Amino acid sequence: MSLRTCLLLLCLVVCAATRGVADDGYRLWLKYDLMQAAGQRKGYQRNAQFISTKGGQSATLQAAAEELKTGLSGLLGQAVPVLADAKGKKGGIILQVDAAAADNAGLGEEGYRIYADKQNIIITGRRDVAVLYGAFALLRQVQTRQPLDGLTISSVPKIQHRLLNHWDNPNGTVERGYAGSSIWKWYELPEVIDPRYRDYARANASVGINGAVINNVNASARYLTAEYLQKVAALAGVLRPYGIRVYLSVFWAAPKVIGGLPTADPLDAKVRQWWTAKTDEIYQTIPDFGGFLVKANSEGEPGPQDYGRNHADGANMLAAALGRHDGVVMWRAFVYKADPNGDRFKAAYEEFQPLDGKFQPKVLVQVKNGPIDFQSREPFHPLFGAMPRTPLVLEVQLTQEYLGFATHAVYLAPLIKECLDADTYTQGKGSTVARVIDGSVDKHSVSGIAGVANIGSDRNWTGHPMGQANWYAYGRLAWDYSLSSKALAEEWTRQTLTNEPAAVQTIAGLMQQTRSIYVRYTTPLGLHHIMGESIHYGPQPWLERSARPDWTSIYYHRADSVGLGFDRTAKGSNALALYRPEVQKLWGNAQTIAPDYLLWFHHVPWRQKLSTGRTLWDELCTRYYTGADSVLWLQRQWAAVQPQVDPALHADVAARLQTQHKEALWWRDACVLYFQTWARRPIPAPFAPPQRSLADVKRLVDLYQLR
Ligand code: GCV
Repeated sequence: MSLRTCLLLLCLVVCAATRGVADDGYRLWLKYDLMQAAGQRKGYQRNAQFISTKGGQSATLQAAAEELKTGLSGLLGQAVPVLADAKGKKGGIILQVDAAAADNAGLGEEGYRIYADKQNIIITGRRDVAVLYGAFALLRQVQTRQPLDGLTISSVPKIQHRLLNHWDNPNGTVERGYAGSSIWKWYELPEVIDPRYRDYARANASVGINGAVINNVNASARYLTAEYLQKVAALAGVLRPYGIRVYLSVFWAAPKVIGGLPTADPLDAKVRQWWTAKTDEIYQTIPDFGGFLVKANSEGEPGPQDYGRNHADGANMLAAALGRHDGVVMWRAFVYKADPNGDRFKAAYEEFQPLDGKFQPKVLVQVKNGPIDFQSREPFHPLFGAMPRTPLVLEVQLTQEYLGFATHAVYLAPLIKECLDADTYTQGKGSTVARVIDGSVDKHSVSGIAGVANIGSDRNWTGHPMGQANWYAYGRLAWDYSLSSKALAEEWTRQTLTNEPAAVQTIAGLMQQTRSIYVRYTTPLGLHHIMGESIHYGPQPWLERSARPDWTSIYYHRADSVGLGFDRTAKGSNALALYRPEVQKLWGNAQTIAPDYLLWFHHVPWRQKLSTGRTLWDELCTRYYTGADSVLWLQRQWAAVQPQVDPALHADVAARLQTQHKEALWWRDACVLYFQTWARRPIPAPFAPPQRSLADVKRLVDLYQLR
């Protein structure tokens, strides 16, 4: 081999090692690859000579020190020793639990402060977990190339319970999961501890997630057996040093199924005793257990209504069982009865709002972001702002059940922010959903937010590499909902894909557009719930029969020869009346409502001119066509950053974008062809009519429904 070939090979190997070629995505945003620019590295190196844990050696502080050591040595290419005693030393990072200082600075239990004194960088907080959060924040500074000199950061989480909800089943499947199977290996636990559990904990802690409901809300009673509690305890042991508490979804009829009782009536003395004893057993096994999540009397799940009781009776019984233990009950408000004359939009409100003030202090009611079910755009749920005496948890969905599974790139921070920033006007202007759930509007001392996890056993955790950004942004928003989605896209990109400034802008810019593009080619102008039956993938606007009317598509879009959309004004279902007058004003008038929400609230004639200057039909077609075309724009943007992104990762996303375009065309053709049967109008210029027939696209959907 010639010298030239040798040098070339060496160069390739070095490039591969430093750029992390064939990045399989496993390391998420905690990559810690060597910073390329030596000059830039130097600036950080002088502040990272050592790490010292002053004031304790807990497992959490050790985890913080370990993470800093791994992260900084990887990023800076130098040894960063962890010293027991750093007295008199300069240029290092000191981890310091200091309750008095934290109290003075108003940091609460979990808030941290990072500052540079004359000699070192100090990371401090009231508890060790606060210091751990600070350690991750410091690493984020370095990973995103922010300066450390003169650093002062104080950060306090705005919401107390920041949870992931896993819809994972004991058999390893994940309901609505698109990234492989469950990461929890129940048959191997408690003896075998998969190293992945720790990496899961690290990732969560790095964004401030502090709780995990580890099983599906369509729950199995199995988790409450002594055998499974040992397994859950083993998991809790791995997550604990990272500040993550474990919670369980409970199957309401557990006292019957595993307790041998004839009833699960929440007012039955034996049932109450059973839950109290079971809860005590859980706390003996898992002393920092977080509490229960309950889906009851919803979609066929059993619940207190089976015994003539209401949701408050059920939730309060569990709260009583928790008694003096430090745990909460999160009772879900996702309920809708099969009422052919009702409007599903109003169902949860009608069942839960009258119960406001009837729940015990340990109970929080968990409400999905919108009134239907995690659609690509929903108005905020009318329960926000309508239950002032009950702490409400906001539930958002990270797994893309209605948003293209793991094949469509949809960055969800804009969707989550849209809900958080929505004004309920419950206590006047500025009573945003964010301030309702953080407790500040109604003065609650307990608060929570939940994200339905998009995590599975796929090597890269989320199937679509971009799905990682949704896990990341959710955690960061749960900690601080005032962060902008663009800033979070940039942060994630810098830590995960590239730090090259122009590429960061291109990627964050395209991410920001993905959600609105998805809405345009699937459900523009406020259309909702017109997807494939059961699997919730692909278009099926023609669906007119199902087990329940509110599982069909025609129930929601109400297309007829006159027009399109669900009239929820006083002339229709009057769901609008569930909102404050200010909100009603915003959405009540078909002429002035933002087009994005139009068909959620109005049945609009096909020929009516919208604020966009086009008729409804023309606007609908325009959005379907431009939406599908925009996926080509996404592809071009992505292609432009190819030199800056790991080749394997780049190729993976590029391939998924191809599928996405194919399926965007499928959505477009299905919807315009179907709605055309009602509108009876031509596809407007400059768009060309679909090459295929409605029957062709229907056949495609039928294939998806095959077993
Ligand atoms: C876990 C939707 C989903 C169900 C899910 C349910 C819920 O209906 O399709 O899979 O069940 O929401 O949130 O409880």
